[in-house]
Amino acid sequence: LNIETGLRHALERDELRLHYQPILDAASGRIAAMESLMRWQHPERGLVSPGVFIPVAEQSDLILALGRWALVSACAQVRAWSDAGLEPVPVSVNIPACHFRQPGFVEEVLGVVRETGVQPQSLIIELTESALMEPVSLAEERIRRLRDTGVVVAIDDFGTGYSSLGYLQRFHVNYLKVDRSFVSGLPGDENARAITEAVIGVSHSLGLQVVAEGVETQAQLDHLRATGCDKVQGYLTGRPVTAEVAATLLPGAG
Ligand code: G
Ligand code: G
Ligand code: NA
Ligand code: MN
Repeated sequence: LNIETGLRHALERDELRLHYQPILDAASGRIAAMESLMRWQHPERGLVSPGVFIPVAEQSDLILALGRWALVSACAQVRAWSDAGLEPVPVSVNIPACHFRQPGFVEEVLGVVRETGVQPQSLIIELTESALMEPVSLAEERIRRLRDTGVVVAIDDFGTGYSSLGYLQRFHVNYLKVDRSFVSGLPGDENARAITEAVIGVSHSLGLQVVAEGVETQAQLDHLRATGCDKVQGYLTGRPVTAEVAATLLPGAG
């Protein structure tokens, strides 16, 4: 199977889906947001993971089409939940560095928000540290423009790239998502503890909230709560689920 050709057909034949994973407020346990995660419902191969097709899409302009599709679908989903009388939470979309750096990216996002009729505050853009690399001023300016309109910005997989804590002063993002490789060492591993505590401390002093990714055990959750982590996400608190199942988790459902 040629994945690239298959993906072009997938876009035309409406075979892509977004699944949603809850992000909980650590203190209250309430759902604060949902991360959208792409899946390919292949007619013969079944559900294909983005770990398989995103790296292929990244080798061509296809990644831009997938990103745009995800932005439109996530916003349309928020709109649909709201129209159904549910209280939608903000939904995040993963945007690769190459897409974020395209000319007109901010206008594209704002266009999707306008066309789907959602509040800009309902959309979270998840960027990886690679999106923040040189020229730093480009990222700084784009993040500021998104934030100025109310769109929410998060840095994903924090700690796995090359940016430093000092860097955070320059990027006025709302959330920092601590990579699951640090969370997995909690609470036993001394280094994992030191790193997560430092990230939480610096983030709070800069006015950012911290999301811990990959929370799988009650001991990890207890430790993160005790250290003042703001939000948690992981298999313990909720696996990625279909839009239909996600709707049952929203406030106002049931
Ligand atoms: O959901 P899963 O664990 O299979 O995702 C595997 C990888 O694919 C993760 O790194 C995740 O960030 C990435 N991914 C999931 N959905 C999207 C998406 O909509 N866009 C992009 N660019 N990456 C995604
Ligand atoms: O790169 P990114 O952080 O966007 O990747 C998110 C991916 O991590 C999703 O595809 C999701 O399926 C996966 N994921 C979510 N929660 C957990 C978890 O608790 N443990 C592990 N191992 N993976 C998780
Ligand atoms: Na993400
Ligand atoms: Mn991540």
